[in-house]
Amino acid sequence: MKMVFRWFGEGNDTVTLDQITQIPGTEGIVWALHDVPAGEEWPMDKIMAVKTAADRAGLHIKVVESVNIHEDIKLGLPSRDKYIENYKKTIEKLAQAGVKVICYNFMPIFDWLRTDLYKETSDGSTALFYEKSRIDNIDPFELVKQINENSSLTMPGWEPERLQYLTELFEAYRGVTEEHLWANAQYFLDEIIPVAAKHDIKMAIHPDDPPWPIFGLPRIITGQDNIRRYLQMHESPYNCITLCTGSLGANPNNDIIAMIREFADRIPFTHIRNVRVYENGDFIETSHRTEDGTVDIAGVVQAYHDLGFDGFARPDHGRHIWGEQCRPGYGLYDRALGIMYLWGLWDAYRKKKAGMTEVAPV
Ligand code: DNO
Repeated sequence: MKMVFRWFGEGNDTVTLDQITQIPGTEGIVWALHDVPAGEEWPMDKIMAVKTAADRAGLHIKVVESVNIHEDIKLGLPSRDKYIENYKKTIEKLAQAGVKVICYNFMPIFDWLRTDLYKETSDGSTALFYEKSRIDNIDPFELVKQINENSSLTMPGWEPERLQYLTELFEAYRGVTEEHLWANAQYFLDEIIPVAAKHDIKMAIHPDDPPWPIFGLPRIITGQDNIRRYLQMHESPYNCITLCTGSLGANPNNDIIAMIREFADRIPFTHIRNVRVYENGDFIETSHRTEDGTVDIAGVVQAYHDLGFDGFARPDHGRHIWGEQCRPGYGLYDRALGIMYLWGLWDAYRKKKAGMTEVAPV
């Protein structure tokens, strides 16, 4: 297991590269050019600026998260070809800078979604929270209307400046079904994977978060059967998954350990985090510790250890603790604690295995 840490870039993150360097066993950053709009080619000088800064801190830049996919590709519009060409050029440049894994997602319009970014918890920390009934009962067009009438009413990702664009996108997705999305993903993979293979970069799709359709928009990377289908759509060691225990764990029917075992050789990158799922389907993000949430993090690490996992892992989200002011879900403290928990488990399994070999009766 190779530990990496998400970093949003100079001036865009409250965490510094020097702080990341001081977290035990952390060798690289997970990064992106957040100011380059989806669909555009990443400029080499900006890529190299991140590399120079990371090199100086003794960290590598082998994992990118994300090179975002333009909506026209997900919608299957004729204009997708030019965005796919740009994507290919970005892959080529990232390979030149030493990148080995690109994480991306195929969720229409939204990336991860929560209803509350700072939900108070009983110990005084705050955490990302998802209130299921609130999302299930929303008609997106009605919400846009309401926000237009009352700007204090909003949700993460629904800032007034995005509303016009959201309405147009919702219109564009009218009638787009899961099968359309599968077909558009197939087209994307058939174009991209040969280029990724040529440049030795693994394309690792991130599961949908939450792993079910929202606002009537289709979502396909939701569980074991669909991940299998996605991997089989283009059989190549370069068509991979970013196994995110928190995204998949929001649906308690997902057997994450079974997925790790089944997809082991197609997981170059994993996000390890915990969530607590309630009976009504709400969920909150917790510390990484197994007992604090519903995901068996100890079992997840054990499965990776058993399989000799040597891909990249990063802690994820956690809570905002000790009064830290940070990007929601991306504080230093709880993620650093998470890393120590993951290493603690890993080292214990390693010792146990070594001990078992040593004392095994002959
Ligand atoms: C949430 C993240 C996601 C992820 C993208 C990948 O914290 O795990 O935003 O980066 O979905 O494309």
